[in-house]
Amino acid sequence: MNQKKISIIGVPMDLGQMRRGVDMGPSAIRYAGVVERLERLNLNIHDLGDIEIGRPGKTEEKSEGSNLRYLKAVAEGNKKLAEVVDHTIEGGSFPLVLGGDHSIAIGTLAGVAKHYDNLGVIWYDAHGDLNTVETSPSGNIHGMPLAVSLGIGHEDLTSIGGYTPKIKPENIVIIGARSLDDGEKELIREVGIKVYTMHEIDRLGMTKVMDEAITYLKDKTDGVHLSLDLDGLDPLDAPGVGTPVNGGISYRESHLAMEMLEESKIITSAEFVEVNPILDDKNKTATVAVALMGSLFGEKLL
Ligand code: B3U
Ligand code: MN
Ligand code: MN
Repeated sequence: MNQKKISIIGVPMDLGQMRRGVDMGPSAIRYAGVVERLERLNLNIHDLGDIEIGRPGKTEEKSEGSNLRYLKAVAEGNKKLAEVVDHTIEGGSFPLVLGGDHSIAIGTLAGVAKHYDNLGVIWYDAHGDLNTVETSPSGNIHGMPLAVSLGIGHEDLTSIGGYTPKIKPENIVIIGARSLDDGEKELIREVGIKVYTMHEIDRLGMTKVMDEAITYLKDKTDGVHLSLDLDGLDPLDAPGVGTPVNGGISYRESHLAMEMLEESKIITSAEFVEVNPILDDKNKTATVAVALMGSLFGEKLL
């Protein structure tokens, strides 16, 4: 039997937001045993190490007349990531990207989407990450990657990988949203993105939400990327994140979601982001991330 190959790519990026420490996310996830956990599932794991991210000084924070923080260094890091992800897929391996803040989804999607005509995206997050230069309340690029991937945003970001847009609005499902800015709500309505907020998760239950999301994406896409922001989970279960929002998805619901994705066989690439060990409680959030990866790749309780 052909053994499934998975390439782990660490991205120590912390320039897309203001809380230092999320650059240590990949180390924290490795320390929580990601390689050993996935090897037990009889998968062929290659840890490619970390992408090099620049360390610009404070003076370069808003250098070139843009209100986007560390635009240049974020763009550079994402270009490198896009190339590594691209080569990983070319080599027949599944890219598993470890963050790092969520701005790295710009590079991941730039590397992934060129391999598909109709890439689907599951965006598991408390936030929409659909801000633009105009709507962002913070200037933090980690609040923008989904908009950038739709081709909406600063050209230095949308042009990464040499093509834009990477994805289509009708191929996106957001799960777990509970902190959307006004501009993001407008964009969701304007372009038509399917969103399961916490309201729908409470009301329908996670089983129905995932059933619907999988059915929605399955036939119209030829690959699906899972972008899982640990702040999609409730801060009680995942406290080590930069912008926690109460009332999130539970640990068990998240496992169920991963197990249903595994059964559906639709996921072709994944990233786990925003793990910040400095804000964490004894590496709890990295440990949760690794447990969810276990379910995503086929770990069973019995
Ligand atoms: N929507 C806000 C806050 C935020 C986005 N993503 C995270 N926080 N993690 C923003 O700054 O764009
Ligand atoms: Mn996010
Ligand atoms: Mn988030």
